[in-house]
Amino acid sequence: MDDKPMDKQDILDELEEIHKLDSDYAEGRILGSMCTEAHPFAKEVYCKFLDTNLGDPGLFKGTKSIENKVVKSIGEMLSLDNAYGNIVTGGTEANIMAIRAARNHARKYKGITDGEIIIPDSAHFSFKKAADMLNLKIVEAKLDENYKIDVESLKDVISDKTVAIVAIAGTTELGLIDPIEEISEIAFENNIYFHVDAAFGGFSIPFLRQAGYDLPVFDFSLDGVCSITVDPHKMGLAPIPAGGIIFRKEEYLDVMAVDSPYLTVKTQSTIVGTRLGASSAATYAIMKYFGKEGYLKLAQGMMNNTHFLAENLKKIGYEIICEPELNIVAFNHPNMETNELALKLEELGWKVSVSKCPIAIRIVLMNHIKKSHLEELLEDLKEIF
Ligand code: 0PR
Repeated sequence: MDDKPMDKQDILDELEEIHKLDSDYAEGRILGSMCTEAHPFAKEVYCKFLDTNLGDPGLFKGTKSIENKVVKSIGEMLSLDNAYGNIVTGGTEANIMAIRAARNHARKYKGITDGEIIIPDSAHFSFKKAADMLNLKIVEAKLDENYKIDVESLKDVISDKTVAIVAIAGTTELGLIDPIEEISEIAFENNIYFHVDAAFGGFSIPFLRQAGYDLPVFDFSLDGVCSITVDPHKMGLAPIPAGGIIFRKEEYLDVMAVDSPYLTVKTQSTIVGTRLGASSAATYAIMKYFGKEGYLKLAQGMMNNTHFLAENLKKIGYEIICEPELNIVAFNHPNMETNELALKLEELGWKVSVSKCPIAIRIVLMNHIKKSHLEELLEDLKEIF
């Protein structure tokens, strides 16, 4: 740190210069991000609530009531009338909370002390962090030829140590939805905690289903589903950080509670202590501002772009990995290495992302990618072909 205070304008100028190194969503060149520019109204609200701390909710009763309302309305979006949970920093924290709830629940009610979690190969790496922190063993369920959980292989790996099964509604790499209805039945019959990671799909699948898109049911209308991760900072257009963890029952929060004697509430179930109220307020504002109609329009726009891209890639001769279910397209050149193609695109100024399972160029059609950007991209891909 410098000895002397620095002039505000000089600091701002320096920061402005550094900020220029960052990519800008508005340029439409960021192709592999699940985040996007937050809506200006959500940003405005976020700034107003910057000093609120939900770690000590008795001091911020208003903001705490906003968090409760957001959790309730995300729960309703997922077919649950009385939801419990929190607005947290993102999908990682939400998934860690879900797995912690499952582990503690199994420890308390089944006496399992050396638990296992069953996750598919397509699961986000946050579950590896969760298993590491919570001292759980990861058991992998195989994927079928369509890159979704193979239900038979999942049945095979269930054991008396299983504390949770995880399935995904909107996989990170391909945007696919696992056979959640079937898995929910299996989890319910075996009395095993079932967590659905809809960090990406949670803010689009419900609206697209209502509009008649042929997408499977994935939410609390299925008896076996115990918790769902849904991220407002992905498809919800809320500012970073905003993740959502929604539990079916309060007891899943109770089994994680630790004493917090000198605070305005006597127990705390979240991982983080001091935590943002601004995320809850901004999420509340943007959900009210869009309503179901607004989110449907957004999701439909992104799906239209997804189909436009997929169809035109095929016309040029590129190979699509799978028909998109949500707004992700993964593809390859018929006879060029994926990494070579990625490099060529990078050289042309595109920020690309390469998926691992299977190896492919992966494009997430977020709100910042407009049709005109796709037309430019397709021109470049035609040249490369
Ligand atoms: N669950 C799923 C299904 C996800 O796709 C992700 C993140 C998470 C959980 C974890 O969420 P947080 O990153 O909010 O903790 N998926 C993207 C990924 O890791 C996130 C991302 C966002 C990546 C923006 C890049 C980027 O520019 O690939």
